[in-house]
Amino acid sequence: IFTNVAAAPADPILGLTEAFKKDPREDKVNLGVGVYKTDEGLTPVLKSVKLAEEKLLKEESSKNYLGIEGVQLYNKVVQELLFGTDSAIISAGRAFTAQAPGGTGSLRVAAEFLVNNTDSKVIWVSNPTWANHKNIFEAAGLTIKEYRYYDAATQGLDFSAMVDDLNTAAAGDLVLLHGCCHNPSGIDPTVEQWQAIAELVAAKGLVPLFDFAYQGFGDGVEEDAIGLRTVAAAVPEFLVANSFSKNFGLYNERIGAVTIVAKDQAEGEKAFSQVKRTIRANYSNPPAHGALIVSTILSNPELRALWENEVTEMRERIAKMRQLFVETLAAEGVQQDFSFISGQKGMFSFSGLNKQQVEQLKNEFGIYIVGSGRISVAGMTTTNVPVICKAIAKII
Ligand code: PLP
Ligand code: TYF
Repeated sequence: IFTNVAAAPADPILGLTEAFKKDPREDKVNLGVGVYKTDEGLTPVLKSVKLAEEKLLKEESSKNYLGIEGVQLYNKVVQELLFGTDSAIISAGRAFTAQAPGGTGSLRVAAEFLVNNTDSKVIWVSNPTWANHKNIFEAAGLTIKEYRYYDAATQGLDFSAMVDDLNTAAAGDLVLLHGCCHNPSGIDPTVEQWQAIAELVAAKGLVPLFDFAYQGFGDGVEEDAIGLRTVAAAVPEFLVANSFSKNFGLYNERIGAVTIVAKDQAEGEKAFSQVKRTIRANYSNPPAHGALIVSTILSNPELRALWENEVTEMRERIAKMRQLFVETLAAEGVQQDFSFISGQKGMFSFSGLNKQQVEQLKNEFGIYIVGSGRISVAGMTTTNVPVICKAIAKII
């Protein structure tokens, strides 16, 4: 049966890590995958997470199955993190959350639920977007259309093109919106632009699906929710797939959530029963550990404060690396203006380096970035920035 199975192409991002691991050069640098590194180049377990795990080790009394929707306290704290503790959406009972395996699992559950139960079968994604979006949505049976987003000429958001494209969408079409820290461009809409997006999707009857994988990496945990909350206030129905891989450093625990918001509680309950059915047919019910860590931290004032400090530390370190990168390039005599990188948000930046330059960085210098020119700034350190900038200065 396997004779005629064709080999699948490597994932453009995770495949790069595989190649990186095999590279024998000692001064190699991985700026491909979006994984946070300390200035020592490590990805340690957060202190808040370790403390929560110690607490769990002492207090956890059973490994019995969770319900299909996962840890109840987790789902509550997720909603509060997304919408705010005083949210009218929460108090009206319009939001329904199921714990799911990472942002990826959350997106997949959302997409499969939509395909099997609603007339929303077309999803508009930004050009460019995270490479896995297409895999996930196509595998679930959605049809993908693209709206313009990144403007290579200005290294900014082509907002009028985005609006023009979304104006051609049909009522009921889904629109994938990156909650903050757009992957791969690092460019987010302004507050005014979010307001205009909210008005557009409401007027046209489009259904937003938020991918919220970097809450806390842009301007702050609360600040980063402004796009989501602005759109949420304008539309009757939407979905959110959020992830704690990055902001809790829980990459391998696979912890995220899918949230549906309905026009009222009764409709939401019916729809959520189908979300649970989707989960049941995929993995029955989720694993507990990641959700128990997140809910333990977010419901405990001291652990929560510690976590918020740790997110702030990660965010500020990345911002510092952006600054250092821009300054060091200039000091190396690079004429090309890279100052746009210091204003971008989150883990990533589009460097503007072309495919050939990306290849050269890998082959000649052991510096790995994604073929599109996307750089994971979160992988930069005060030690590797000079090395990276020297290499870029040589190839430009
Ligand atoms: N969405 C975006 C935009 C991402 O960059 C990522 C990265 O991992 C994900 C979703 C998936 O997150 P997870 O690793 O939790 O599945
Ligand atoms: O974009 C990134 O680098 C992260 C990590 O299939 C990632 O989102 C990359 C590719 C992938 C899964 C996760």
